[in-house]
Amino acid sequence: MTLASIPAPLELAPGCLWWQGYLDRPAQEALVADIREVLATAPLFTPRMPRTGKPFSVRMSNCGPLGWVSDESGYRYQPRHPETGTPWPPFPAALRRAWDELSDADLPPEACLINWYGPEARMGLHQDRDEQEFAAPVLSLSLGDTAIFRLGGTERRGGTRSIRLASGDALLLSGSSRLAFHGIDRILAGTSTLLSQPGRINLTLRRVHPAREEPDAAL
Ligand code: MD6
Ligand code: FE
Repeated sequence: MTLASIPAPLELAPGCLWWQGYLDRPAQEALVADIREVLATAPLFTPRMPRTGKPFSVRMSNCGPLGWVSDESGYRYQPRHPETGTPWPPFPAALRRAWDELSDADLPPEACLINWYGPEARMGLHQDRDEQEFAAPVLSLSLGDTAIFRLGGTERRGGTRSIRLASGDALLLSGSSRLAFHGIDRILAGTSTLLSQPGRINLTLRRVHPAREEPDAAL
């Protein structure tokens, strides 16, 4: 087997690394097929804002041992789908491979959030801070239409810049960018032919716990 070399990333800020075109077209197509299989078991659901119950404009699902969910009770990770009650499907191998190739994490990921954006969906400026482990990075992969991604610093009021995240791009928030504010201003519908409809899939791989909880040794 030959190992394709991974191009050097752009460092947008210390610890914020951007690999443009990390996945080539065949790899993108294979990953879309993997995600469709995940969604057949764990269908997209509409998350709601804590307290108000206002629906998000993105729809979500997850794969891996844990999944991120949001409803009136708050944001959290849980091992089962909020509507079907079924455990999340396992990670497709390509996601584990991306984590191993691009992240500097010592531990494997525990959750992959799948975000589906229709042409009108967006995501407000936020930090990913529901994990118990901020030493591990968050790795994102984008498929389908290009998105305008906004990146700020670790203070909500600071300055921001925006980049265009295209299909096949990978973005890592690590180190001093791990808690950077970020969001999606909008989707540029029709910029990719990957998906059968206008829209975008974003996958974010996360480590939730500092170390895997080992079962207690038998006494
Ligand atoms: C998105 N991305 O690209 C939203 N989070 O649709 C994220 O929220 C994100 O790209 C953590 C790390 C990287 C990300
Ligand atoms: Fe995020």
